[in-house]
Amino acid sequence: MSDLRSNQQRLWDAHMEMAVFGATPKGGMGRLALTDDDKKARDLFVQWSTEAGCEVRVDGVGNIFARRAGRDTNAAPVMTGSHLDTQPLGGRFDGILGVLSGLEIVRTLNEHGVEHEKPIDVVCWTDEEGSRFGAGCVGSNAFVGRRSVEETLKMSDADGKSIGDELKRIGYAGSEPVGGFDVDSFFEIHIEQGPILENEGIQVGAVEGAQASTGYMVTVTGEEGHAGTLPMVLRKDAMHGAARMIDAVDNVAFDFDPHPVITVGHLRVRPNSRNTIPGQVIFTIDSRHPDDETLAAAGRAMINACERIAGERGLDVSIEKTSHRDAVTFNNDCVEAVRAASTALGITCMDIYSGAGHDAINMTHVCPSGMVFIPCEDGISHNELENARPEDLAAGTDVLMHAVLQRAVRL
Ligand code: HGY
Ligand code: MN
Ligand code: MN
Repeated sequence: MSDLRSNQQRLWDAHMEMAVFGATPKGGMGRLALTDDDKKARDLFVQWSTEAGCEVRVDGVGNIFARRAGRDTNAAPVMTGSHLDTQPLGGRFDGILGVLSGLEIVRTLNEHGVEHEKPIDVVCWTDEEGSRFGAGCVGSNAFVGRRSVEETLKMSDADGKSIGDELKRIGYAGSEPVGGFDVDSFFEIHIEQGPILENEGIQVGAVEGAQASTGYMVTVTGEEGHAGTLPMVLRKDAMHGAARMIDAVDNVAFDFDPHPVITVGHLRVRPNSRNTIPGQVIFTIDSRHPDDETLAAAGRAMINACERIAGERGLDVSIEKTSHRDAVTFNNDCVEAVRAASTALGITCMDIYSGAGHDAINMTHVCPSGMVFIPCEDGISHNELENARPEDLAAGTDVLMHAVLQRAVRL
């Protein structure tokens, strides 16, 4: 079977067709989870999967499973997948590769009449990016039981629209149970979202693990006042306090070696009027590090800094931990399957570590999991300029296909 190869042009064309929904003027993607554009992308994936002979199921949090049957209908499935939702100003490959690569594998196996023991499920996870409802990997978190279905459906966006209501609105409030069934293994292919593979001239990364990540929401409360009449010394200016806290939080990164990565990416101001002293500012912190303990220490330092500044400025501050994920090591058999598939196919491969978060990290809680990385241009991602080469999409898909088959063919 080592001569089994995906169809590079068909895979590329599928990406370009999927990129229509939520396309931005600069050639990127703005397809937030559960929007009309996300519905159109989901509908196209369901259409293509059905046309490829898959049985399509949708669970209670909108995760989509397209199954290519195996000879043993009772066997636990080998799964591969990722996400179709994107950042507000994201790219055409982050997540999307992982879903369309799985579809391409089904199409290729169909063409060659390949049979396998275990079912193969291609998965589209709900809301991996977390840009709209405030926390990432929503669908896989629910699938592995890290957040209850009830709590998941209540999560709401800035306009108060809940995941439950939005799933109903776009027709993806599925009836299938969320998780709770055996999975043989899970593989996810993804662009690296960094420069290493491209700089090394290597086609594929065998991902050994992923760093820990903790998210916070900081609410700074002062008092609204008139911008023209209130003396500076009497102010409880939430914006000024938040600005000092954001600077202090950024400085915490440099107190640790190697540095954690700390990002303040979202800020809301109330009342957000140019001539009213802000009474409340809310901002988010995304912090990550390969070592759990170091990340926890950085978290304590950030909280202390925010509380100190609030005290100095007569402000109130509340800090909520909105997400956390320990550092993970992927299953050695899965990592080895990626390495071996690369070798069998004559595709260059190196071991690599993921700075980004992925649904595969959640899947380590329920089954052996692994990842395949491919290069992306200049390592750029979460940016409209994100780009990848057709030959790298195909090479990564070939490696993924052989790693999946190695698990699916085996009894
Ligand atoms: O934030 C992440 O790491 C992922 O790309 N959503
Ligand atoms: Mn992603
Ligand atoms: Mn992403």
